[in-house]
Amino acid sequence: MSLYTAHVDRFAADRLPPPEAQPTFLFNRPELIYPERLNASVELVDRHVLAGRGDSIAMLDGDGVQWTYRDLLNTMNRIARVLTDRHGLVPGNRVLVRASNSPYAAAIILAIMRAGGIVVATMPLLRAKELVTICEKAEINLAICDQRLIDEMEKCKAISSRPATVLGFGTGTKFSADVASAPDRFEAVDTSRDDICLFGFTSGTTGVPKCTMHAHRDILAVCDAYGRNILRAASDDIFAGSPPFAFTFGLGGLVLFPLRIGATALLLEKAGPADLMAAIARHRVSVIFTAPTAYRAMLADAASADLSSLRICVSAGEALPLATFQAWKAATGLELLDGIGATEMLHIFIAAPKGKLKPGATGLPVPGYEAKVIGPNGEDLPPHTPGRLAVRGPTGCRYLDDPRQATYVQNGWNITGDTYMVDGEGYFWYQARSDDMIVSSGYNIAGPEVESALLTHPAVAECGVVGAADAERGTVVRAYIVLAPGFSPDQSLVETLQTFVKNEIAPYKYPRSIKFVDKLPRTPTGKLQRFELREMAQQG
Ligand code: 3UK
Repeated sequence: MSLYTAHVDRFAADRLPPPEAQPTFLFNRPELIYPERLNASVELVDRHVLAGRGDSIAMLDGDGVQWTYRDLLNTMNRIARVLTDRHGLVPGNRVLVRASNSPYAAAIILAIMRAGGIVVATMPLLRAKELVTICEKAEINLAICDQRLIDEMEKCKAISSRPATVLGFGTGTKFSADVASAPDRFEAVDTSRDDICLFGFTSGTTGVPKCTMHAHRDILAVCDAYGRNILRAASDDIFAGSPPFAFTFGLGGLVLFPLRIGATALLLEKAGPADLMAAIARHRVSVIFTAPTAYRAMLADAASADLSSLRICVSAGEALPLATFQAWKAATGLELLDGIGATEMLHIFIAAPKGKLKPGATGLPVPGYEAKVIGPNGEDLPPHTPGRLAVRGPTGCRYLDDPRQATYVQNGWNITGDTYMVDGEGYFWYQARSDDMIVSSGYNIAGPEVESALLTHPAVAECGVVGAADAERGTVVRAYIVLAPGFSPDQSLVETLQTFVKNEIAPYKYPRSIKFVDKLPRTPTGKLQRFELREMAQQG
C-alpha cells in the first residue's frame, strides 16, 4: 500500500479492513503492474484520444446517440466540472448514481472517478427503502438520478436520516443544462492506484447488503487479467449485454472492457432477451455479456433472429447448465464463455478461454489469479473432492466496515461461498452455493446438478431445485418448474420428468416432489432466489 492519497475525504480509507483482515493481493504478471499514481478514467478514455483514436466510436445507445472517444472525453469532463465547481465534490466523496444503462450514465460514472470521487451505482429497480440503506451505509451527500427515476430518490431523501443533494439529469433538467454549457476541460485528479473509486453493493439474497470497495488499480486489473487473457476482444468489436452498471458484471463487460481496448459499447436502457436480440442484429454486435437464463430465453427465438455478427458470448452470474451450452452451440455455432465472478472480486476470476474450454466446467483460474478447493479446516483437498472455493489475485474482498470480512477472507484467501471440485487437469467444476447443498436421506445433493438435468428435457423452460421438509425422509429434493409452451402440468408429466432425471444422473438425486409455477423468484441481477424457494417449500 502506498501512503500517498488524493482523498481529502478519508471516509473509505478509514473504513478499510485492517491489513491483516484483507486478502493477499497478487500482481505477478507484467500487465498487472501499474504506476503509483493512476486515475482509471485517464487510462480508459484519454489514452485513446492522445493516441490519435479520438474519432473511433466509444458508445452508442439504441436510439441514435453515437459518441466518439473525443465526445466521451468532453462529456465526462463537463460532468466532472459541474460536480466539482457547482456541487462541491471533493476527492473521496461518495456519489450515488441512479440510472439505466446509457452513454450518459457511463459518462457520469467515469466523471466521478476522474474527479477522485467514489461511484455508488444503484439498480433502477431499487425502491426508496433500499436506497436509504445504501445512502446511510455509504454516507452519501450527492446523488445523481435520471429524472424519470426521481420519485423513489425523492422518497428516499424524505425518509433518510441524512438527506443528500439530489441532482436530476436528462432532458429539461438544470443539471444537464449546466453540463452542456460547462467547459470541456477537466484535469483528472491525480489519484493513487490504491484510492477507492467504486463501492459495489452485493445483491445478497439475505441480510443487510455488504458494501465492497474497489480502487482505481482494480478497475484496470480486471480488464488486464480477464479482458486481455480470456475475453481477447479487439478494438473493432461492438459490446452489448443486459446486466446493469450497478452489477459489477455489467460495469466490467459493458464499460470497462470495451473502453480499455478502444472498442465500442452499445448501451441499452432496456435489455431483456428480445431487446438484446433485436439490438444484436441491428447494430451487428459481436460481444455479449448476459446470464444463463437470458441465453435460454433467446434460444426460443434464435432460429428467426440474425445472430451472425456474434463472436464472443459471455455467461456469468449463475451456473451455466451443460444443456444451455449445447443448445446455444447448436443454434449459433458459438461456445458460451462461462466465468464465475463476484462483487467482492469485482469481476470474473475463473473462466474458460476459447479453445481450452471443457463443456460443463467453469474453467481455469484467470491468469493473475490462483484458485483452490479447501476443506472445513482450510486444508487443501485432492482432485475430485467437493469443497470450498478459495481464490486470490489482483483484486479481492474489502468490505466497508463489516464483520463479515472475516467470513469472506480467511488466511489471505477469498472464500466465495461456492462448493467446487477440481479435476485432474486443474479445471474447476461448480457444484452449488455452499449453503444450497441439499441433504436428503444422508446424501449430499447439489440443486444445480438436478436443475441441469431437468433443463435437458424439452418440457422444462426454467427450474429451481431446493430441499423441502418431508415427514418421512427429513428433506426431499423439490423441483419448481416453469414449463415450455405446449406442455401441461399433470401427473403424467411429473412421472415422465422423474424417470428422465433418474436416467440422466444418479437416481437418488431425482426430484421426489415437483411443483409447476408460472415464474421463478429472481434477484434484480437475474439470480434464482433459492432462499425464496426454500421458504415456499417450507409452506408445503
Ligand atoms: C455465483 C456463479 C456458477 C457464485 C458476478 C461476474 O455474479 C456475480 O457477482 P455476485 O456478487 O454473485 C457471486 C456469486 O454468484 N456465480 C457467478 N457466476 C457464476 N456460479 N457459475 C458461474 N459462472 O455463487 C458467486 O459466488 O452477484 C459475476 C462478474 C461480476 C460479478 N459481480
